Amino acid sequence: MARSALLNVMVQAARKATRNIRRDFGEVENLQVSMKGPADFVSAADRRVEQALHQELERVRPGYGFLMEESGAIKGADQSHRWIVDPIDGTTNFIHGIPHFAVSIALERHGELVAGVIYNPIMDELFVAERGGGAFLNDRRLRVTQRRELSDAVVCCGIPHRGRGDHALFRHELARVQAKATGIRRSGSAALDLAYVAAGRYDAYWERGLKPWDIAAGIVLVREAGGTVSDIDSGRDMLQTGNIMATNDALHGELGRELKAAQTASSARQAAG
Ligand code: 2AM
Ligand code: CA
Ligand code: CA
Ligand code: CA
Repeated sequence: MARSALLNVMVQAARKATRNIRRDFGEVENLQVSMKGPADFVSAADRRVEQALHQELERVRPGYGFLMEESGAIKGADQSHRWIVDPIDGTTNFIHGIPHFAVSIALERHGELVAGVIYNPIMDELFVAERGGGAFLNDRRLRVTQRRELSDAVVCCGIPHRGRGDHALFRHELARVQAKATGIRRSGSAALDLAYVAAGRYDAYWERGLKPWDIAAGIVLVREAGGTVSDIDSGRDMLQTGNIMATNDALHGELGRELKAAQTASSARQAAG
């Protein structure tokens, strides 16, 4: 596959920034892990990878803006382009020695997502997609699954973190989907969850309370693999709401109805006290 110049730049940045990550992964005790909030960790590796990505992307595309998990928003001279970056998505896995985390880089042009790269450096799995150009895993073209019913589907979800989100609503959602689906998974990396939907490993995925850097690149991947991505509850922009549902398209209606029914049941329960 001949990759575009843009994707090449993003892939180079992802590879360069994670050059030392295997060493870090094996020596987490030296990584000055600290807490940003309840159950919300950050390590020296997150900061190092983010800095390296910032440096490299700024070098190859000077003036683009940035939105990064650890450093926040940086305005660029070029107002029409913005990188959305999560240096390590799956920090809790990283810290616990679970080899399931990834770098996530997306590019927004005039407010629209046009490219995404998600790289798991431990598995050496590189997921890339550019709008209109398809989605790929290590040069293999990706396609979502064709399963048409939840009863045949493996569905991934995110569980609200301690001190955040609507835990009661999640329990209703889980109960409904669990009663229908073949299996439920929870991985701890939203970026990889979306990449796995694109790759046909999961048939569907939903999670609430996410940030733009968790999902921006994955949205491009799922769309380019033929899947559907949307906000869970409304037609609003999921980058803003952080409540995302991604499916192989065929399952979008059925999963949406289950999540809607869960919402109704949860509200009724709350109203009843
Ligand atoms: P992170 O590893 O980059 O922080 C998994 O459900 C998703 O939630 C991941 O994208 C993860 O991103 C994010 N996450 C993990 N812990 C979190 C917390 N305490 N608060 C908010 N988001 C969190
Ligand atoms: Ca984090
Ligand atoms: Ca993240
Ligand atoms: Ca992160």
